[in-house]
Amino acid sequence: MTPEQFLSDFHEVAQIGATPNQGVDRQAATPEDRLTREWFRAFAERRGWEVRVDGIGNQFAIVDFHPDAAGDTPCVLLGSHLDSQPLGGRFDGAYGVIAGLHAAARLEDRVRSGDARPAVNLAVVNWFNEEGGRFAPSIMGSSVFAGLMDEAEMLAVRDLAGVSVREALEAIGYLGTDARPTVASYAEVHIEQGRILERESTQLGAVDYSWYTQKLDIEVLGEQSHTGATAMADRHDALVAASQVILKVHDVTARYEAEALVSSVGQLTLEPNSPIVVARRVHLVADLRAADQAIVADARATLLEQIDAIARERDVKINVRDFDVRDNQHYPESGIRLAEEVAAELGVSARRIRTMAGHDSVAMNRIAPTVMMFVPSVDGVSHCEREFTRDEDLVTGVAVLTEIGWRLLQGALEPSGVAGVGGAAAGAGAAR
Ligand code: HGY
Ligand code: MN
Ligand code: MN
Repeated sequence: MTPEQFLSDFHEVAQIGATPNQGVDRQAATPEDRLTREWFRAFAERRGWEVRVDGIGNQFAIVDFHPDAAGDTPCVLLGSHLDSQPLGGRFDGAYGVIAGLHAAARLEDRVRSGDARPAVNLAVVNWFNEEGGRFAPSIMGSSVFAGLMDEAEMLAVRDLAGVSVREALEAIGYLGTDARPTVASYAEVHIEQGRILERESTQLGAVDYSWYTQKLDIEVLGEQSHTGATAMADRHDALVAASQVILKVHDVTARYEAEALVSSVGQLTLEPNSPIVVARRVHLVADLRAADQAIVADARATLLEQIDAIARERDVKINVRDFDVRDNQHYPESGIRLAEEVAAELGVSARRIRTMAGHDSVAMNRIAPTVMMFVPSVDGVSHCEREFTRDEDLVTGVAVLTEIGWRLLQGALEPSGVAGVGGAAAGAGAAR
């Protein structure tokens, strides 16, 4: 499989769910998501690979080097996610899945042309609902696979229209029952979604750790009333209180060094959302992230006090719940070094880099030796139609992922032999 074939495949998938300004809208378990899943399956079946779908919609293509082996031969797993944010970028996630498919094809060709058959198998994964835009929390499919989230609980999660994950996966025909592969090790290549590699003209980031992340689920409860006939003194306006909360979530970043904490409210629902009715309820989701967990903890404590004061001032009730809490993940030194070594051998400039964004590798790093890599993002933008990475950088990432896949097949990182855990169709083994 050549770099030209990779680019042709990548740009073909970018047409699925394409939006007017070069973005994509392929939210989890939508018809557009189904189309990319069909594309994934067609690629695998053309290669004669077995395709499996597990109980939370994770999709696997298995390159079986040991067809006569009894039981489930552990797999080196390569992949990422094909789902996107609403009006999102065509690179986030999809790049890593298509790179995984092409790396696996190149590795299979190497074995077919006589290179030593590895002791383990190889698989490519498209994780369900990494983005968490339609169904919260994010990183859902890989977290269920890793035993960090409960499958039944996640299948019951509903979107804003009240559709459950289970119903949505059934509707696209991807509520699977297949056994999860046993994972020896995992590697993922992803766009950086930041500016560091571009600013430093570096081709590859070897990710060493992930930022501490948590969401706050905030419910503001006021009282409906007539916008024209209710005296101001009598109002319990949930939207005014929510607006103050939103600004506090932003302003709390000023308590710390510049860029030490990032925070936003990205989702708001308003009830009853009528121009003639004072809002009775507002639901908000706030996202807090920092390299240092203590900063997130301090910001959270500050916000809880400020939210209490707003509730008293506005005479409304405000409920706050922590969720989607992800502590710092440190990737194994041996994997970071492997990425640096391979980059050096391939003449690719590389540096260590942290990730502020969450990824499926953050979940997988909890159960198997994991290598996470970045390629540059132009202007560092992501989760928007303007997201962009140059073809040559995409192609470089595939070459590095392929060579890393080869080393992992040779046992470069001690295999974990841990199966996908949790859920009905789980394999054996438990999270480390
Ligand atoms: O949560 C994240 O950072 C990812 O984009 N889903
Ligand atoms: Mn992603
Ligand atoms: Mn994303």
